[in-house]
Amino acid sequence: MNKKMKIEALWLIGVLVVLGAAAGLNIYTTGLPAFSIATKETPHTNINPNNHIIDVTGEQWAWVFTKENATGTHTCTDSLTIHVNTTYTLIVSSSKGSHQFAVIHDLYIAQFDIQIYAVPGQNNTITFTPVHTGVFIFECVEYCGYDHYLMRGYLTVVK
Ligand SMILES: [Cu+2]
Repeated sequence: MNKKMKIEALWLIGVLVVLGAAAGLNIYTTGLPAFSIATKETPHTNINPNNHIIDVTGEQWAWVFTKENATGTHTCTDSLTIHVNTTYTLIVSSSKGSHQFAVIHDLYIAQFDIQIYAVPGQNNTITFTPVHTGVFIFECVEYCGYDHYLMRGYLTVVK
């Protein structure tokens, strides 16, 4: 092995060490419990009545959130405010609203690792518990027509 080959081998080993360390750090960090900002259960059909239930309806082209509590029924469009360390169940469906069609939408809340389809005539449920306060973006990630891009808003988690 001449000198040039030794230098090349050293460079190769150096690059592999750096890439390996980056990959290891990435796997370690994303696996930490603190990295996740919400705990999540897989979709199920038996909803715990102690959970706070929110009806979510995808329409062309808005997300409508309906909550019921002691003070009555509250409806918000393209925004939702919830409380930290509280368990919520979203019941997600699609409706035609004031438009011509009910189509499939897909609610995506990136930082909560939540993605759930809104299908006409079907209730999909997902249960989660936010563990950090903040303002997070949600959006529709299923192309659903002309104003698909408008189907986005803010999820606010308060104390
Ligand atoms: Cu949509």
